[in-house]
Amino acid sequence: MTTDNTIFDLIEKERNRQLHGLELIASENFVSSQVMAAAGSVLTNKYAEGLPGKRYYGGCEVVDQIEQTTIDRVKELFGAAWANVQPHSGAQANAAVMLGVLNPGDTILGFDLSHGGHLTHGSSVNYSGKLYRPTFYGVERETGQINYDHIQIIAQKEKPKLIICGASAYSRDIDFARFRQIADSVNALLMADISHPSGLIAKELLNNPIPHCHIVTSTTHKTLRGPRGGIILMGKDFENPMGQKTPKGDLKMMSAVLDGAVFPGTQGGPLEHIIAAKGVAFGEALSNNFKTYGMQVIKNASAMANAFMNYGYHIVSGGTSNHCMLIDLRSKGISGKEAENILVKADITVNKNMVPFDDKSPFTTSGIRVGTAALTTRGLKEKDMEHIVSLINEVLINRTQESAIISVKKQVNSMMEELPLFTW
Ligand code: DSN
Repeated sequence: MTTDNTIFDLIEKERNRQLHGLELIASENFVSSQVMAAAGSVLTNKYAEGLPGKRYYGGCEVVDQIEQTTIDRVKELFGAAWANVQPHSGAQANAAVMLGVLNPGDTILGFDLSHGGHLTHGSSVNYSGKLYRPTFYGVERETGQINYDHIQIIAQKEKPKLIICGASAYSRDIDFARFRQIADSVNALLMADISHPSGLIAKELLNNPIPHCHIVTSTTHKTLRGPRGGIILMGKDFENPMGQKTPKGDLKMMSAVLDGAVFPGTQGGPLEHIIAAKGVAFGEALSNNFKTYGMQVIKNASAMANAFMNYGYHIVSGGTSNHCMLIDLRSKGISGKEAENILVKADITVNKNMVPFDDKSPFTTSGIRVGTAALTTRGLKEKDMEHIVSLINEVLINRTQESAIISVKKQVNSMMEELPLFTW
């Protein structure tokens, strides 16, 4: 068989890009060689519709054990009573939950995308905003933070059937217990989408939603440092106020609803190679080493936020308690799009991002979002974060000078060339 040079040369090119650049996208990370090996294994050949022990295809004896091990590990990791590890992504996990617990036209209350939420939390361009009736809460203009009393007022007015807490670009911890009080007061279901901070939550570095939220969804590839994918979890105290469709207090019935909403509701065959890779990643996350990693992610983010503020950048909410931060560039006279485009020329990868009360479009934006999960995996520490911010600042203030950008790019490449993708 001849090698497909077209694709493999491009993969090598991408490997070099990842190796030599500074990866600051808050939702990305680098997986271990074991996670990668599982994701690229013969398991990709196997169809296994259904669940362990209840499949629609023969030959599933081995993948049953793999999927069950992955389920057991993720339950242990988060203290969950039930898990489905088949969602292909966080968006798929959220779609399955909504299909399972809502009827078309039902009201949902989510975090506004432009304030830090996610497309699947009710955005008008997403199924969640098209099939259901979306309503939103946001952050306060003065503090850049969620005001729970305000959410309570919105919930009372809108009477949502489902409240979604969790974010894509919010640098503060979330009070899930307070969200549960709000949900209970309006008889709503509460879902936490912990896609971003799940790796930090798993090691008790941030609040755990499992004891408070009816349903929890997450991706597996951000701070959790696994393959690209999603999960759905429920805690022991599941209690459902929704009436007939899913009787109160019945975890077993609710798990059947959610299992069915994943397959056959929204997906076909599960990706057993990815499920195996999730299992490997959950095994890594159960280790003490992963707690040290998570603590370093937070220390690095904090050092980075302080360094940005020392250079006069405005961080939404005034800092960070997790792995990420949202930088409002309006006071610097540069858009998010311009910043993203200019930084990539110096091999520094960030993403443009709307900031709360943004006056620019989602294609332009007034901000950038950065995170430290990926750079921490590469072994960088607080001092490196300060240096990186000085390089970012140099590029942004000298953005019309090609030579300044080339000089930063050389510094970036020499800083990263000695570091393997996965140091931990
Ligand atoms: N694209 C993910 C992120 O960057 O946060 C969310 O889907």
